Amino acid sequence: MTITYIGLGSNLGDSQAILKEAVSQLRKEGEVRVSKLYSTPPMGPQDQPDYLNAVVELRTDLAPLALLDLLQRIENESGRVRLRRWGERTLDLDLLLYGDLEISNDRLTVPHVGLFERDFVLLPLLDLNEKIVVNNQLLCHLNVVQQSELEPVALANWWENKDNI
Ligand code: PH2
Ligand code: MG
Ligand code: MG
Repeated sequence: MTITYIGLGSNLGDSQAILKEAVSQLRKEGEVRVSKLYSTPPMGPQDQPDYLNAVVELRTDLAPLALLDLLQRIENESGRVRLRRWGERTLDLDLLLYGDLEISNDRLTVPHVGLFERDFVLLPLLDLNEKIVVNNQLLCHLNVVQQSELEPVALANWWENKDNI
């Protein structure tokens, strides 16, 4: 069993319903813990809607590439629309961390390349594990974290409620 972290993002369609559905799909694979929910200004093209972002901790027996296959299947089943690079999408599931493993092949880079730079990934990750260390760095000490102005829009049980926030 490995502790993995998965970044969730959406800025097209009913993003909150789409992220809730993604969490319920992930729950089928193992025990989950879910971060607070954040509304975040877009990184990349600015003429796109804000995103909803969250992170899920999943304890799983799936090997890394099997987990990646699962994430891509959930993205596709959500009717994934992805219009351009860094652009709007209905659902994005990124494998951020897979235990302590470092993985680098044509399909997968873990830790995820954007992890150290993106507050919309780091803040929800720190909700789940405030002492987390990656590449010998305490993530809570990173400047992007210290300087971030992101505020959660919903508490950690947002994914269990039937109603949207
Ligand atoms: N994802 C992108 C591009 N830009 N911006 C925010 N705020 N959140 C995201 O999840 C995001 C983004 C492509 O995956
Ligand atoms: Mg992404
Ligand atoms: Mg992605």
